[in-house]
Formats: sequence, structure tokens, C-alpha cells
Amino acid sequence: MRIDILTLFPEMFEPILGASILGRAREKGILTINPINIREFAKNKHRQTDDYPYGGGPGMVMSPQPLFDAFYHVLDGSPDAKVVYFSPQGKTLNQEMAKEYARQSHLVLLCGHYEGVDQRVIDRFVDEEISIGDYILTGGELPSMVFIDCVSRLVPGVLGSAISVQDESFSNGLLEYPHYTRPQTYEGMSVPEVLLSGHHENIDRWRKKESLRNTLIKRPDLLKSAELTLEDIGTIERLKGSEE
Ligand code: 4FV
Repeated sequence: MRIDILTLFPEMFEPILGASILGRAREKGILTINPINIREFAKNKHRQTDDYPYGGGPGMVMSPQPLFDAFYHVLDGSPDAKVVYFSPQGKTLNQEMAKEYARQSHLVLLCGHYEGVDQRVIDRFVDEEISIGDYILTGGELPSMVFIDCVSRLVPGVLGSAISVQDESFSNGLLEYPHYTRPQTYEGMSVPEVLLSGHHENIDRWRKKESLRNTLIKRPDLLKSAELTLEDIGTIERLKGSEE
């Protein structure tokens, strides 16, 4: 997968691009991630990339010329690229969207700044506006990093075979079960016995029940759309009615 990032602050991306899972995936050639400085495409004498808004009002708006030319550059020869713009007006990012984007071969991420970008840029180039939540940030760089993280880890080969994304929160529409590791007892708190039994069917049953419990308590809204078996529905009813 190739990801081009149009940004005024390419240096913001260096720390995450070389680190950990993303760094290894880039070394393996599974991911190509290119921060591109929008300012390099500005043609005016002072390489300005923003201007005052028509109609007046506070703040500045990112000008069309540098962005149009940056898009012509990254989209050249890549008609199937998908363009994402990060904005509070966008569809809120979730795991299902991340799975869809992980299937793409070329993504172009537009990071706005100031009050946002000239609408003609959005109308001409943007396939989808995406929000990471209902709050206002100073720029689209942090949302693009969140997007890159949750999408890249779903690209085959990035996480390696050891880690399954199937058991994760939201992968089946439910929150995850609790996790434990050594030591078996720490400050008087012990790991649930079933996890030490080696009885995989019982462990799986316990994990599903705890996943349903977590979802019922923390995000009951997810139960409406989760993939539930008849046994799951029975478990939920018992959890609701008792201290199980
Ligand atoms: C945002 C969000 C966000 C708005 C103006 C960038 C800023 C500035 N992006 N989810 N919430 N963007 O606040 O995605 O251009």
C-alpha cells in the first residue's frame, strides 16, 4: 500500500514513520508512506499557502493553487487512488471503514490547517471526508496519523501472522475480553483460573462471556449491530439478570 500525505508539516510524521510496526512494514516494502510538503507547490513569491477568507471572518483558508498542483503531482498515473480529507464534517472513523481502506492500494491523505481548505479543492479531489471525533483540532496531521495506524495494521503482512486482528475490539462488533500475563498473582490479585486450565473450549467460552460483559457495561449500543449467536443472546440475558 502507498500512502501520500499532503501536509504543511511533513516533519511531524518522522517519529511515527520510523517507529515500531510502521517502520518494519516500510522496511519490508509492505507500506510506502510519503509525507509531501504542500508549500513546495506554492508558486507565489513568498510560497504562501493560505489567504484571508472571502466574505470576511476569522482565521485563514488554505489556497487552491498549491493544493491543486500537489494533487496533480501525487495523482499522476494513479487514477484509482482514494483521497481522504480530515475534517469535523466527515464520517466518524470506525473499524469497518479501516477494513475497507486497508484493501486500497493507493491512499492520498489531505491534512488541512487553519480554518480548513478552499472548497474547490474538496469538490475536485476528495473522495471522503473523515472525522476522528467531535472536537476541533489545529490541523489534520494527528487525524491522519490515527488513520494510518488503524488502517496500516490491517494490511496483510504488517502485523505478521502472530497477531490476529480477528479477536480485537470491534472486529466482531464487540469489545475485547480482559487480558492477563505473568505473574499468576500480583499484589494479591490472581489470574482467572480458567485461563490457566489449558482447556481451550472453556477459555474461548469465558472470553466470549467477558467480551459480552464488557460490551454490555461499556458500549451497550454496539450490541444492536454485533454478530450474536443464540448462545450469546442467552449469555447477555443472564449477565443482565445476575452478578455472573
Ligand atoms: C478534525 C477532526 C479536525 C479542523 C480545522 C483541522 C481541523 C483544521 N479532522 N477529525 N475532529 N480538523 O478538527 O478530523 O483544518
